[in-house]
Amino acid sequence: MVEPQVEVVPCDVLVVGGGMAGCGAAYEAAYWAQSKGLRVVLAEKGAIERSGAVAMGLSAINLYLGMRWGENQPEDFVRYVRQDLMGLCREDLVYDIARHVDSSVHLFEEWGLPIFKNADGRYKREGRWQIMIHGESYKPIVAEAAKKAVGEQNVYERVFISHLLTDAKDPRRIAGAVGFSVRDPKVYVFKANAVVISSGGATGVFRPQSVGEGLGRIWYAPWNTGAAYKLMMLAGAEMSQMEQRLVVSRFKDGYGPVGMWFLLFKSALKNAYGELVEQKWANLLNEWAPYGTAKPIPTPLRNHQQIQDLLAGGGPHYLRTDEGLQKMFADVQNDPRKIREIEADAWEDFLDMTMSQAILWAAQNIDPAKTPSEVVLTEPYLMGSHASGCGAWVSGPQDLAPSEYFWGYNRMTTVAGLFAAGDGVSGSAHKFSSGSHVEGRLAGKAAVAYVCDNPNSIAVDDDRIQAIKTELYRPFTVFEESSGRTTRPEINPEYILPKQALLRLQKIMDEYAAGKSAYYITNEPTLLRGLELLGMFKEDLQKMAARDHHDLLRCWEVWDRTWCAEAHMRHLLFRQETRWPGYYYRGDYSKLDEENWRCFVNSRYDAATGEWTLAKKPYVSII
Ligand code: SFD
Ligand code: AMP
Repeated sequence: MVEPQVEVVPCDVLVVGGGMAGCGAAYEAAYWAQSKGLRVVLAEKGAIERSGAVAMGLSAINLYLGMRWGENQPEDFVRYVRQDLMGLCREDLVYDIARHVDSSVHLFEEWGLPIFKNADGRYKREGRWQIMIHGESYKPIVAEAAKKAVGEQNVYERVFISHLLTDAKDPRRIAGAVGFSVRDPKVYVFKANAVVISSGGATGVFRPQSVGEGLGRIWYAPWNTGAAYKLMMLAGAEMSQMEQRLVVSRFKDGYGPVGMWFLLFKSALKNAYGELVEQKWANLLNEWAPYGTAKPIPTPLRNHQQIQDLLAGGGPHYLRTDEGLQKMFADVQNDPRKIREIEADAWEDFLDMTMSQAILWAAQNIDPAKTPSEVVLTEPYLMGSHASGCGAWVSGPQDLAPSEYFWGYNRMTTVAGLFAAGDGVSGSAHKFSSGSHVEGRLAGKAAVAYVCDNPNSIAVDDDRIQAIKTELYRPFTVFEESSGRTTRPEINPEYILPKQALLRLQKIMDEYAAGKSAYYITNEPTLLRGLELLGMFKEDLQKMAARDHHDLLRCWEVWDRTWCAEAHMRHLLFRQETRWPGYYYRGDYSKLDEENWRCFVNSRYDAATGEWTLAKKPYVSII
């Protein structure tokens, strides 16, 4: 094993993860830092030009209010998010995103992102909140602006951040982060007065539908492994809603998103017998009042209807793209030029965002104007930016947040100087790419304010850094010590390789934590058994081995996912009700319990004692 070289990087604000939120944070922090002479650094495990969930591009911006045209007001958006998430969201955070999000979209356009326009110059909408873009190059455009703002020399790419550092004198204050190069024998120590965590959500915690040669073909970004949650949890930050996973309807096997098909191309979800799922199961919604009886139907309840239909023998389910498109063709009197335009938009939806879906259609001889496509529900993801809200419990903005939700700096976690944005922030679902960018900007600005208010220096314990360095490279040591014992590196009784560990984790989660093959059902005894197995799994992870830097990255990604898995299970166990049917069901508490559970569930992990504390947090409504 080559001993890693250690590079110390002093800075004022460190942004961890250069996705949508991270690029927003870097861009905004750099602006406020400039006049103060502060240094902003961005660390990213990939290359920001094509990293994160938007790497492949997107075909829509799912959050744009259109306030300059009076299309929507922030209050409307808060009501929508609250209804979609069955009564639970941090209204202060949601409102804050809504009132600022348009400005990020205007910046994207200024930086060169092509946005579809109507004849009157307004952005073309696909739904009430969504606008259409030619978004194949969305990420390079946003990344370029961030890079220019902070300066190329302050962007550290291909560095995987694995640990946060707290102040040697005050463990409740942040002092920086440690990471390793995924290419070279090098460990980076970033010393920073403030850190913004924007390293995305968590995929691959559950066994995906595509296994074997298809492993990795999932809907959300496979390289988002839950680092944001793990880093903050282990630094002692309070987390919230870690039980609120996301399960979404997607085109089968290609995982193509359905939004544009539902909203713009008006394609309905029907079962194998041609029955409209929403209509057939309309009565089910009454059981989930007051949310089931209000409009729009919440995402979990739409899933719930589909699951019930499947269990009743109605599958497979089809999105009737054929009927939707034929109706649109008829609406334009079958004008061939207009038909080609509609078809081009339909294919571009996937070519901009999920190319594999377009390829799969081609491979299966599917012309969406003639053939319906199978739609299924995905394996669960943990994220805070789509129709779910896992993440850190953060302070809201001073002018909006109720006193219980405010402690000084917007988007600061309960650890001083540690901020979060995007998928990392809980309770503010539906922010999507644009809302994540703007939330990054809010966090970046607040982080600079924090640094200015707290200029006193932080101290980092050298012994701690040495210990982290040894821990980081342990998988190499494990491999070196034992690899000679067998002739095939992938079979060895002394260690497990990261892929083997990942498969074992996914099996536990799938079977015990309400995964797809368990029809999203669990209960207390099942969760307790799952936690027991997870405990043994964590013991075995000490024996993970890495053959090269690629394996080393994978080992640490398994750790990210494992911590997410544990937090998720503990939260599932704590909430004794079924609040989001269609996301998961507690078989032993199968109903919504407004009286006792219309509240947040927060947790804190104490790394010194290894103990978890979970508690309810009251819901405070401002709209
Ligand atoms: O319709 C480390 N999303 C969509 N948003 C939209 O606005 N419109 C759409 O059309 C969307 N659709 C969609 C979307 C995502 C995907 C994958 C598909 C389709 C196929 C959602 C948004 O993309 C999402 O909400 C935001 O991107 C979230 O932003 P953020 O910043 O929270 O996450 P990120 O962009 O993935 O960035 C995370 C970054 O962190 C890096 N990273 N860096 C250093 N150290 C570590 N340990 C790290 N771990 C991770 C990542 O590499 C990444 O750069 S639709 O289907 O919903
Ligand atoms: P998706 O493509 O499923 O990620 O969704 C994109 C956007 O469309 C998100 O804002 C979703 O909440 C919304 N959406 C998706 N499906 C529906 C539906 N059936 N009804 C209403 N909104 C939807």
